[in-house]
Amino acid sequence: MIAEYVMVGGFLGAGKTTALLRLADCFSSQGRRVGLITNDQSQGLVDTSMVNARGYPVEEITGGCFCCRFNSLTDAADRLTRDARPDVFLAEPVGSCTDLRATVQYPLRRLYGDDYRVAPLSVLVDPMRARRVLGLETGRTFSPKVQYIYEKQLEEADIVVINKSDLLSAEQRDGLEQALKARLPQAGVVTVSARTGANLDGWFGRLSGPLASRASMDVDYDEYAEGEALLGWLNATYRVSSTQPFDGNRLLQRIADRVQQQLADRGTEIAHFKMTLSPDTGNDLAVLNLVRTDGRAEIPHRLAEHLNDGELIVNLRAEDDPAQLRAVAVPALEGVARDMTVGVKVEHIEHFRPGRPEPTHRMAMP
Ligand SMILES: Nc1nc2c(ncn2[C@@H]2O[C@H](COP(=O)(O)OP(=O)(O)OP(=O)(O)O)[C@@H](O)[C@H]2O)c(=O)[nH]1
Ligand SMILES: [Mg+2]
Repeated sequence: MIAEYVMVGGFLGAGKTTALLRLADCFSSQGRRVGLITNDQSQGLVDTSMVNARGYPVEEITGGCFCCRFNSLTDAADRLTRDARPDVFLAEPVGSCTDLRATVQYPLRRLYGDDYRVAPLSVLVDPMRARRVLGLETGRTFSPKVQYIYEKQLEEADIVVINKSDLLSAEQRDGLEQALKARLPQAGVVTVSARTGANLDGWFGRLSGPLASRASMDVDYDEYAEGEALLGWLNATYRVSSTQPFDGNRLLQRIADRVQQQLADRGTEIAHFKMTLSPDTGNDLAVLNLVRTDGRAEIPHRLAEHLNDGELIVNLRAEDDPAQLRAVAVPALEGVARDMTVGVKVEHIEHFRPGRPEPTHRMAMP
């Protein structure tokens, strides 16, 4: 049987994981089996921990984006097929990645067309970020080379999905929809909230259509590589423990507040700062996210109870030197833990800039 392959792209923090979990729920409720594929430059992913917590089968592709590790993508799909036989694969590419039509969608269709029906390419946007990139609102944003990637992501979309509609006034929503439609006449534009569920059916309904057969876009790989290299990545996994039960939500909030303040002082633009805290006992999970330096850290999933021991995963992506991100985040985290008399022990930590994108395949035509 031919499986669906649905990829949802979009910049860091746009809401891809949240939306894919919604999509997974939607397909599951129709009796279809789903398998998720998460992707990042490195291991220790908040996203995988979130998907696992929801009980969906997931494969994590690390060490580069889908386009540069195309064979890992099909291997991951094969492993999922062996273990869970999904009818639908839901794939989340790295949020700093573009040119997915030419490097993933067309190669999948051409080389594996008997195995997968490739759905149209959705590109999710955070409306506040999009308003700044498109000049509809002033405020902090990324430097031009990072914005180049953002704009290329939009350009290749079949469906631009304005997410987080719950944060928009009607006027803001209309203004953003019009600006995107004017700029991207070939794309459909749909506005949803992955959080509240508003208009998700309007988007999901479009996924059963075909992948548009148009020439892939021109991409200046030097500019793309330079844009990616301006972004710093920090991934860390800690064991946390305390003799007294402590408030895990508060630990996350205080770490985020301290890191945010210090990065704001440095003038660093945060793309996505996310953390999960999973207690060793039970199935609960706390998740914290911050998607702009002048945004508000939020905890969409809170722990119901205090904990003694658990695992803390930290993923920080921001426009800054990764060594500086580490030099800010590690002492901030350790300082907060000390203040709360929580012991922290690092299990894995790395900081880096994404390497130059070198796609396995690139097909200019469908
Ligand atoms: N208000 C609001 N917040 C949302 C919505 N969808 C997602 N978010 C929040 O946006 C933040 C980022 O969501 P993620 O789903 O982790 O975003 P992502 O695109 O997967 O991020 P990366 O994997 O880092 O690129 C989280 O705080 C989500 O709870 C929405 O519809 N409304
Ligand atoms: Mg994600």
